[in-house]
Amino acid sequence: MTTTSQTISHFRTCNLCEAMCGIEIKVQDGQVVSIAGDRQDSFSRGHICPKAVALQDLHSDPDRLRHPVRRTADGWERISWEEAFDTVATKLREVQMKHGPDAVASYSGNPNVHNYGSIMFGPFLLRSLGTKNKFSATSVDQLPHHLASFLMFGHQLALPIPDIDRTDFFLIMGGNPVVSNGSLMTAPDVANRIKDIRKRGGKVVVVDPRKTETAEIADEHLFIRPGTDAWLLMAMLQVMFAENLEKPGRLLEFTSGLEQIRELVTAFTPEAVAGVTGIPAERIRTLARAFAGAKTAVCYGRIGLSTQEFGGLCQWLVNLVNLVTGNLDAPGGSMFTLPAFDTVGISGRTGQRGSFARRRTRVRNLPEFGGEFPVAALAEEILTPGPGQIRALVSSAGNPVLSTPNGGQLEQALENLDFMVSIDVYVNETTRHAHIILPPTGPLEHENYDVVFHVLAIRNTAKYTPALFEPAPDTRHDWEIFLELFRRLAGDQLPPREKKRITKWLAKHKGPEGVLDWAFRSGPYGGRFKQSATGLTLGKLKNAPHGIDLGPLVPCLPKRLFTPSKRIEAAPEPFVADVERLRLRLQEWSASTNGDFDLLLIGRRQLRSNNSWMHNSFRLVKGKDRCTLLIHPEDAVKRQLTQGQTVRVASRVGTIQTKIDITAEMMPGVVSLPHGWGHTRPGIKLQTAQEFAGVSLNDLTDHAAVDTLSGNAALCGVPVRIEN
Ligand SMILES: Nc1nc2c(c(=O)[nH]1)N[C@H]1C(S)=C(S)[C@@H](COP(=O)(O)OP(=O)(O)OC[C@H]3O[C@@H](n4cnc5c(=O)[nH]c(N)nc54)[C@H](O)[C@@H]3O)O[C@H]1N2
Ligand SMILES: Nc1nc2c(c(=O)[nH]1)N[C@H]1C(S)=C(S)[C@@H](COP(=O)(O)OP(=O)(O)OC[C@H]3O[C@@H](n4cnc5c(=O)[nH]c(N)nc54)[C@H](O)[C@@H]3O)O[C@H]1N2
Ligand code: SF4
Ligand SMILES: [Mo]
Repeated sequence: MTTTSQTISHFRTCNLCEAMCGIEIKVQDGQVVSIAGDRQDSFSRGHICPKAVALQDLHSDPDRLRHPVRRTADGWERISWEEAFDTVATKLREVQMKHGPDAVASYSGNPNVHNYGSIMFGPFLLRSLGTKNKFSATSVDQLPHHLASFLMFGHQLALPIPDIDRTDFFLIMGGNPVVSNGSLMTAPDVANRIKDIRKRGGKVVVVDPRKTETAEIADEHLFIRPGTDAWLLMAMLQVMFAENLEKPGRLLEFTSGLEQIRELVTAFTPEAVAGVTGIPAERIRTLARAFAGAKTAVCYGRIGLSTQEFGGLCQWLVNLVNLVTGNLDAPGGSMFTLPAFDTVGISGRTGQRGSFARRRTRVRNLPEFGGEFPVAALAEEILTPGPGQIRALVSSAGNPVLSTPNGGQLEQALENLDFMVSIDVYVNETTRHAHIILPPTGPLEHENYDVVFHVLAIRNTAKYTPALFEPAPDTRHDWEIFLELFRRLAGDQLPPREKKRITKWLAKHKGPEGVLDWAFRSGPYGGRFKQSATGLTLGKLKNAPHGIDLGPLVPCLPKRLFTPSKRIEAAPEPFVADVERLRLRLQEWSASTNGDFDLLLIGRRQLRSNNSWMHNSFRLVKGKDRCTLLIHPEDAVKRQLTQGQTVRVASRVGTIQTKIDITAEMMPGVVSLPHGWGHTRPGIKLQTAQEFAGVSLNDLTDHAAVDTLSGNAALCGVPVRIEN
């Protein structure tokens, strides 16, 4: 921190997406003068994307809230923290006294995961609420990955990461890392890492209903009909077993259920699935053979696979393809990290490894996972009267009106709440419904450590980011807000012994830094609970402003298995049972099952956009309208549409109007609209975003479409029609 007129360089990690790029921020007289990639960062090697530069816009955004506000008939009025905390605690308590603990629900959004204070201290608030109605962005995202890890490896956070720096064959399904910068695969500068695979003679194949920016730099791209990847993966396994290409090697010694898989896949021949997937049988065979024949290979399935009707099966099958070919827990394959803050090990030891279907939602009977319910059920749980109805909501760092299916319905539900509080920096499409908003400090005003993304990184790394600016006067960090609410509410719902235990723990560690130091010292590089001279400590990390590289990923199985059997479970019962649903759907499938909804809608991420919340930065949104519907030329001709024309797009749940962009990068029969736009709602306070409003994809996605196994939203392949 400085106030001199000299230019100083501040090094930190950009926390906007999962890539953890090192950045250098030059500051003069308390003002940011430039933001650039940090070439000395051991991991990101100077790479950044345009979003990093917008960190300064977030910092100085006049629309960003800097003190608590209360909604009144005449607009938002400033209130003191004391009054805000008091009101929130009183209102939540009132609702719970009258209707029971579950009448208060919570929704946790994505930026919580990018903020170490929230990750560490948010759960205390949720515990103190004592409600079963917890929701988060996980169930519109990576939930099926967690389910597969929980059932196969015994821990929901034991997520295998593609070792792309050493692989000879990278099969990418339903991910567009060149634009998203990688997900469940923290790999800064990912485009160059992918290009390097080809430079060293390896192969890159992309399976996607759109010829994406990643497909552009791959050897091969296969169009696939949205929502049908589970059949493709089954057929790949069928080929591998039928042609004796399976070679699990050392994994065999500690894997159960592989013989059952051989049986399960027999009916799913490439010929049987070619029609539904849109991929010719011979290409499926060639792909399976090439993958199994490569020296090392990794299959990676990301959000395009997890947010579909068979999302759970998809992520299980991705793991199986890697396992069966001996590429799980092997260099160049799909590997596990050993992070300095070892959340997997810590929670593994304390028994917090995950949970599945311990209970179900009241209205639709959807399963709990990891203590949460699927967010596709949130609106109906608020709107459906009866015992157990949700009456109040605590939202933090989330914008579910734009980010969850059928946002229109959720919006209507939020209007019906008795009380809502949001911990957020903006008055946006969701928080405008809150009675009180508690705004935390901005990203440059607090220190950070990527507790989550080091667990998901392609190398073992550690990096600490100090605060750049002193927080504005009378502001609170996220963790301080969570903690204050915990203190005021904990008496109600927590058993006294638990309250005492938590209070003692909080007193010991004080804040997130204390927890961090404890985690390093007791972690795999710290020298087990001792004051080790050689081990990693927070102090040492603070002296390494460009991060510390702890080496490539190393094989760790069977030691790091958390299953009761201490074996990999290749054929967990819930997945095996769900294959029947897949078999039946294949039987009843025909191209015309969607009536006059004759197109399938998918989403799309964009480099200068970050889910729903960075459209208030002019430098990111300026230029031509990017919220357009991509459509294949054949589909346009059939409907007599011309480039740039505005059309109405209708789904079962809603209608939007948007411009079309005719392009052969789409698979015929599939259209694409980016998510996170639609800043047209009244009452939001996002001046720039309102000028570049766009429309919301989630006004079309259907809350009824879920993977019934995991409860995850099926956002891919929404049946729509164009009305013009
Ligand atoms: N610039 C930018 N970066 C981001 C984000 C952002 O909003 N903007 N968001 C961040 C977040 S929160 C996440 S979770 C990650 C996500 O990271 P990615 O998973 O890489 O995200 P997408 O770019 O949406 O890629 C999904 C791909 O799946 C394809 N797809 C859609 N349906 C199907 C299908 O049925 N089958 C197959 N095989 N493919 C399908 C889509 O065409 C798309 O190319 O990105 C993160 N990074
Ligand atoms: N159709 C469709 N829908 C999708 C997706 C898709 O691909 N297609 N992607 C899904 C995915 S992967 C995700 S992760 C979700 C994201 O869904 P959400 O997490 O619900 O939405 P975001 O747009 O990330 O909104 C983040 C909110 O956090 C606030 N915020 C930012 N930083 C901070 C902070 O430090 N502290 C606090 N307290 N608040 C902060 C912002 O103002 C904003 O209100 O969207 C999902 N929705
Ligand atoms: S790729 Fe992600 S981490 Fe890197 S600069 Fe862009 S937003 Fe930040
Ligand atoms: Mo996400």
